[in-house]
Amino acid sequence: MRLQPVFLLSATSPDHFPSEAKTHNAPEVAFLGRSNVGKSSLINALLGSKEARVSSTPGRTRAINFFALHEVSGGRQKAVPALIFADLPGYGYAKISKSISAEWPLFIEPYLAERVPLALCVCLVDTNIPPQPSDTQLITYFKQTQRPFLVVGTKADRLSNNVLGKNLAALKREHEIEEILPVSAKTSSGIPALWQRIQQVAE
Ligand SMILES: Nc1nc2c(ncn2[C@@H]2O[C@H](COP(=O)(O)OP(=O)(O)OP(=O)(O)O)[C@@H](O)[C@H]2O)c(=O)[nH]1
Ligand SMILES: [Mg+2]
Repeated sequence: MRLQPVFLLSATSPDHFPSEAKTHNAPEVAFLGRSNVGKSSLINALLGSKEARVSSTPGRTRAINFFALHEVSGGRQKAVPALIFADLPGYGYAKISKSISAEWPLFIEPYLAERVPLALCVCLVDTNIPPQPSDTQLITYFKQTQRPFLVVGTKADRLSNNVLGKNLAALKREHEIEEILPVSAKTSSGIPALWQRIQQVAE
């Protein structure tokens, strides 16, 4: 199945979240994580496109960017999207942590708490760095709210299998989670497995 991504809009407040007229209530998948963890790169790897803007400067994504994914068959794009992807602003970057903590209660928290079509939250953690308290905070939030979530470990290509295994074990221990799916936007390892999980919630 081929999916054509269409950029919908950039939201900086709950009034801007795309309406049902735009999303047709298609299941939504949100990508969350610290600034620079690789959210936009992972979306690009999943879509095989450069639709989501990848920044080289941490903290570039300052809004929730929504993309509609339309199934293409026989060269024709279906009018109703199969899925919506939401690329969320990164947190935890020292230089801009003030503006992030200001934005969090204004539109990120309302998004996570109230967004009806939100079917899965993909939490990204960097496999190359030790467990971060801000990630624990987010994961704890998801455990408490019982929103379906999945933790993926990014930039797995940078590590040997041995070190990757050790780091994943440390992340699981510290965040108190059973599973972390290792992925690489660079080599696309783990991308088919992640698609499988996304498709499960989309059904
Ligand atoms: N080696 C490697 N580098 C990666 C991978 N994913 C992302 N990067 C690099 O990490 C940096 C940040 O990636 P982004 O995708 O912009 O990260 P982000 O989480 O969207 O960042 P913000 O939008 O600022 O929150 C870029 O320089 C990417 O090239 C990966 O799987 N492997
Ligand atoms: Mg980004």
